[in-house]
Amino acid sequence: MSTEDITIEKTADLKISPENELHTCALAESQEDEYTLVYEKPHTLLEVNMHYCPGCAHSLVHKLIMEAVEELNIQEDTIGVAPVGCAVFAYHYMNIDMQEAAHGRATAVATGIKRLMPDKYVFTYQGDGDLAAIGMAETIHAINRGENIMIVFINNAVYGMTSGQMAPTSLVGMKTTTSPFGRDPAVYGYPIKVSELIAQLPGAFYVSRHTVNKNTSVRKAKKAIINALNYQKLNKGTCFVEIIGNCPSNWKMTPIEANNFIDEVMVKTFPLGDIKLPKPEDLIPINQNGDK
Ligand SMILES: Cc1ncc(C[n+]2csc(CCOP(=O)(O)OP(=O)(O)O)c2C)c(N)n1
Ligand code: SF4
Ligand SMILES: [Mg+2]
Repeated sequence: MSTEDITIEKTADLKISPENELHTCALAESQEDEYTLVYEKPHTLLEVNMHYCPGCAHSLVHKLIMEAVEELNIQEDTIGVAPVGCAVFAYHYMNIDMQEAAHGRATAVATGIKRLMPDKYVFTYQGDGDLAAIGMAETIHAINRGENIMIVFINNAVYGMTSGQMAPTSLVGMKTTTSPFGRDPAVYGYPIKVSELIAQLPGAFYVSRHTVNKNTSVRKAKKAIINALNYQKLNKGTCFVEIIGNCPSNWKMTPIEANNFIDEVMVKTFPLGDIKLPKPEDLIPINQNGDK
């Protein structure tokens, strides 16, 4: 039997399920009567293969943001700012207007975009090296000004793209390529809890931390993204959604081990949940001039 024959046999055996969605399209036409489509990826994601490693959080969070944009029907009105880091090609995947920003400068770039086009939904997508190292000043000042944007912060505790150097969020004792014996606070300081830090700023309207390592967490993360986009209509300040992201490649783990590592280790330093919620009286809409 040739390789071609084997492929044909396997394809014919496939059943449609969320796990093999790619095959759903291929089979949909011929088996339309037999199967009901229960899941498909959002049309706001482009039909291209992503470059991320297996088990990486970036692809999943891209999908969640794009699902939120599709469900809120704001595709034409959303502008994303892509980072430097593994997610540098976010603009190849998200089917919305996108702007690339230099390392750490995404919130400054988003500030300019939002101020010029206040009716648009503007968000940045940034890793921990980008946002919390080189871009910490921009991040704090943008939130302190209460810029009316959403910041999606992917905290995988390393500089993923450049081969796993220590990030401001690397855990105490964590081995990275620049802390090969583990992060020693006496030498390198402590992991910065960015969400707790920026929640102190009056300009921070909504701050929430999530994971995407299991189904329930994914649903909560998506809800936080939807909240953050919806709150942008209120013009009351910055919404910050932190995702503790898996980086199996640099953590030197399998995707499953990385999922478990988040639950067993990461969340002890970075507890999950809402860190700052709007007060009920803050949920009364105001216009762009600040008049009630
Ligand atoms: C001004 C500048 N300094 C350094 C770099 C090199 N660089 C590219 S990606 C990166 C780290 C990105 O890490 P992070 O933001 O955590 O993203 P991840 O890859 O982990 O998703 C660095 C240091 C750069 N591109 N530009
Ligand atoms: S190196 Fe880490 S962050 Fe980068 S794509 Fe791979 S798993 Fe994702
Ligand atoms: Mg990182």
